[in-house]
Amino acid sequence: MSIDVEALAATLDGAARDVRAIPKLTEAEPFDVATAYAVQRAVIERRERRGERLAGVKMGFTSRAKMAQMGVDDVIWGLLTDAMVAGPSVEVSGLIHPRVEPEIAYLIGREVRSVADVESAVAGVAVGFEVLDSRFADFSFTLPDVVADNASAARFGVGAWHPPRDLANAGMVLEIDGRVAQTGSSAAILGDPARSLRAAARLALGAGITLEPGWVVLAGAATAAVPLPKDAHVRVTCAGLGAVEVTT
Ligand code: OOG
Repeated sequence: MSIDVEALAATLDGAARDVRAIPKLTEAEPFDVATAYAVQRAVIERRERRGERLAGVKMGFTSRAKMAQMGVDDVIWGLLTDAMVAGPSVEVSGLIHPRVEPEIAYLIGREVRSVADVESAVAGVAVGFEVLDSRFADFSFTLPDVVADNASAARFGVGAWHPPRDLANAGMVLEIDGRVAQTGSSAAILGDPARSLRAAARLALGAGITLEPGWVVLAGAATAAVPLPKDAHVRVTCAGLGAVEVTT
C-alpha cells in the first residue's frame, strides 16, 4: 500500500487547528521515518501557504530524561514558524494537552552553509522554553508518528540573548507558580547543547534547508516535560543566562 503523504499532513494539520487529539497515524498504516519527515514537511508547507514563515529548528529526544519519558530513543528534529512564537503569554485553550520543558536556544547570525560553520554563525544564546502539544491522544506515539507531527512543536519562547558561550554544564530550573517542577543541567542535552546545534545544522542541510539569520535553534529539553495548566506562571532559568517567563 502506498502512503498518502498529503492526506496524513492534512489530518495532522486539521487536528492542530481543531484542537482535537487523533489516534496515532501508524495505527492505520505503518510508515518509515523518511516518509514521516515528508509528512512533517507537508504540514509545514500547509502552514507556509497560510502565511507562516520559518523561524528555526527544534531538536527532540536529545536528553535521556525525554527519551525515557516518551519511550523513544532516537534524536529527531522539527521546524519552527513565526506563529509558534509565544510570550508574554500562551493561550492554552488553543492547544490539546500542552506540556512545557526548559530549553537552550541559539540565535543564528548568518546563513549556515556547512556543519563546520554553525558554531561561528551563532550570534547569541538564551534560556528558552518549548510548549509541546502532541496531536496524538495521550501523547502516545511511535517514532514515525512524532516525526510526522513535527516533533510535537506548538509554541516556544526565549529570554534575553547573551553573547555565545560554553554551555556544557549549566544548571536549569523549570518553575510553575513558584514551585520547582524540574531541575537539570544543559549537560543532559547530548552531553553539551553545542552537539545538538551541530546535529540541527547537519539534519537541516541534509534536508535542503539552510539555517538563516534570525532563526532560532532549540537544542532540546534538559528535563522531562510537565503539563502546562491554565492560569499558570512558568519560569525557566539557566545559570548565566537569566530567566524567561510566560503565563497561560
Ligand atoms: C516530542 C518532542 C521532544 C525534546 O525536547 O525532547 C522534544 C515529545 O516529547 O512530544 O521536543
